[in-house]
Amino acid sequence: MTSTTLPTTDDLRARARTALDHIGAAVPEGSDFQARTPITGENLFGLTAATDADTEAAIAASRTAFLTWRTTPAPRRGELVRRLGELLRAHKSDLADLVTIEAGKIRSEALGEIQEMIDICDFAVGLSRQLYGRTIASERPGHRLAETWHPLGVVGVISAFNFPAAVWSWNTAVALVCGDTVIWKPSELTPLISLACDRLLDRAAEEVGAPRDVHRLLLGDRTVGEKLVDDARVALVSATGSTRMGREVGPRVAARFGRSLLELGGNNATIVAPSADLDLAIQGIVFAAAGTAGQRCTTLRRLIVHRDIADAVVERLTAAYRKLPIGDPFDETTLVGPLITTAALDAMNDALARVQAQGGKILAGGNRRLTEAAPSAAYTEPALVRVDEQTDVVREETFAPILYVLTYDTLDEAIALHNDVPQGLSSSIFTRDQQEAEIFLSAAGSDCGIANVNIGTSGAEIGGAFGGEKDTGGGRESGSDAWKAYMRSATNTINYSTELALAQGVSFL
Ligand code: UN1
Repeated sequence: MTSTTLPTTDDLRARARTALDHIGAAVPEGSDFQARTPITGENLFGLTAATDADTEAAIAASRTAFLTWRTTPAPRRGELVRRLGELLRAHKSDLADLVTIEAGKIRSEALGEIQEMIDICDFAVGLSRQLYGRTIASERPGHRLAETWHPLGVVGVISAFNFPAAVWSWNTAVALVCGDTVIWKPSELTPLISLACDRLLDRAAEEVGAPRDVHRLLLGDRTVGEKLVDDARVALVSATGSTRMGREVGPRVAARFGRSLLELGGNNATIVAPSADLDLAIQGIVFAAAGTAGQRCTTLRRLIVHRDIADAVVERLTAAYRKLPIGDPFDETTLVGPLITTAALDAMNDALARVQAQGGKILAGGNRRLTEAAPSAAYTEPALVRVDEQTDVVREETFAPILYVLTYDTLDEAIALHNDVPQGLSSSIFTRDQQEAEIFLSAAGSDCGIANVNIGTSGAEIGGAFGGEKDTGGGRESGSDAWKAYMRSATNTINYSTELALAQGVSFL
């Protein structure tokens, strides 16, 4: 199914303008780069990018603001984030409009992205009273050891187009309560939602009396990001994007002994065991693989199905794929919106051609849609591909809706296949066999940062830490104790006796 009508670029430009006006965000119009919409593939506004001098000034201002912010009590820092969360609630619909216009997400997922931001603000407000250190037993009489957590400094956030606002908020809400200041370099593909978020945080700062420079937004291309990566005043670089990007960022930040937090590619898999509830599994698989048009880092890319049920699973998935409504993401019946660019569609088609040359069979999908209605946009049917083995193309992350289906005979074989890719972000198993589920979650099971049972690979809640291993980069963001990446710890030894006792029984003088 495809809706054949799309909004015009003029409609979308007006809708974006309305949302920005409601939020009070000004657009720095210029000719350095274009805000565009994947819904029609056309340009919305010409924008001005940050210059080197702007970046330098932002880093200097952010560092100065840090010197005040770090000594502001954490619960008072939490007031800023609480106000941001209230403003996000008040502008949820406008913000979701901008996400749909710039990232092409369907309405429900765009609203979900804003909800994820509200959730992390709530979490961070609570966290502002829970930045706990520990007291540790000293081996010496009359002594106490303490672990103290202090703000780190300026945090550079480099984010991607696919979660253009939520990933910023995971970093920013937590960094701000931790006493850090933030400089944000969003994807060039999503400047408008970034302007909106920046404006709301700016308003929150004005209202609670926080320094304006606790947050700075820098629009522009990779040269802006490179400045943050190479500047020793930026204590932590939190970067979301491709493994290729992370391979550059990680070593460059490490070369100046900075910290980096990397959220890179995923090649997420689900195992479907013979005991699985197939109704549940099919729903979970289709959302994880085709939702967000396959453009989440947690998107399901490989399905590892037990041989005995493979035909039944494939038949049901093929039927579900054929019915997926593709088209205008503002249409409430659409489930699959556009890919971000025609380059993303080219990458998908290239992967499909390569996998077929390697013996893969396309079972459903893979055809371009709406070419006449929107020649510059990239609508496509999600593709389901049967493969016999994990060839090189299956082991790569193609940021598009392709689901490769593999079969297995034993759980050991399924786990080995599952882990035999370079990436390690998200994973799941559908099974009603408790022993199998526990093996999958054990140290000898999934090697990913996220491992789920009877649910798909995508759509994590903010309460848990988010991130993955191997080529995914090792970073953890969002909930649990991910906040520790945004602070530095100090160990304190306090002597409240009148003796100078040396550790390890050393005597001196
Ligand atoms: C991403 O795709 O970069 O777990 C983040 C999920 C979302 C976040 C995805 N909560 O799918």
